[in-house]
Amino acid sequence: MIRPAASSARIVVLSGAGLSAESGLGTFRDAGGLWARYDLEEVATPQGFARDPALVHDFYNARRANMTASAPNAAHEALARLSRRDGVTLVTQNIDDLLERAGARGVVHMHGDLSRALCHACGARWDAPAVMSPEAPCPDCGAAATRPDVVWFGEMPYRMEEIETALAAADLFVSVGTSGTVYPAAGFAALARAAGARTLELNLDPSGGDFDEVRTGPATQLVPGWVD
Ligand code: BV8
Repeated sequence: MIRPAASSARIVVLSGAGLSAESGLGTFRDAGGLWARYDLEEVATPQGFARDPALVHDFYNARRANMTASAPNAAHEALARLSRRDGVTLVTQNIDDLLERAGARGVVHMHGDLSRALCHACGARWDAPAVMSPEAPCPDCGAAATRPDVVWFGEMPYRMEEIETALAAADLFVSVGTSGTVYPAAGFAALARAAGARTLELNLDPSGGDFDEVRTGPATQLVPGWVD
């Protein structure tokens, strides 16, 4: 398998909740995960937000506090080192900022960013306060229409054209800590393979997806072992 340090290969890395699990941030579908404790339809869809914005803000305020109290782990730090190499695209499904706090550059947050806020009246974006509420006015238009800048189910993920361009040119696609259950991210390995890339999965509990190589273990061991 291509080793990043020893080549000028064009690499796309897709990460999921498993990348941040050892930093103490919950995954979604592991035992006791977020979707075991919250109804996805209520807290991660536009319809749920329209029904009960206070519940949704509570859900994301708790996750934002957990994110702020957590620290990047060795896997974030290894990907941060890799991101400084030409030809590397880090795409993450995660909404936490641990890759940036580890020093990673150019991270593509396809499902948004918990540390950012969005006004769904005027489209303004700004750094989210620690605690958001339905009454808080948008700093630009004043409307009480603010929400976390995250992509909910039924919403179009961000920067898809950029991601698809990187997948079409990739020599290697690496999936780190994701169950491969949510589209369109779950289809990226097949897109990369169709364009001729080799594919590698690094996962504690491999997803069963179609990869050329699968390595099993915690991200904090597998990712530095692969990057360095
Ligand atoms: C779209 C952000 C279309 C918010 C997330 C009906 C209506 C509408 C759409 C659909 C529908 N039915 C299906 C769909 C498509 C839908 C979808 O795929 N649904 C699934 C459930 C079937 N997708 C969408 O809706 C997407 N948008 O289709 O738009 C469109 C088209 C045109 C115009 C407009 C719209 C948008 C999906 C984005 C949803 N937002 N997150 C938030 O975070 O709250 S999704 C959420 O789950 C995460 O962001 C993540 O992306 C996703 C997957 O989770 P994982 O990261 O994989 O985590 P999981 O817990 O599942 O797995 C953890 C993994 O880690 C495991 O593999 C485990 O083994 C591993 N692990 C654990 N510990 C470790 C580890 N690995 C290594 N080391 C460890 N220590």
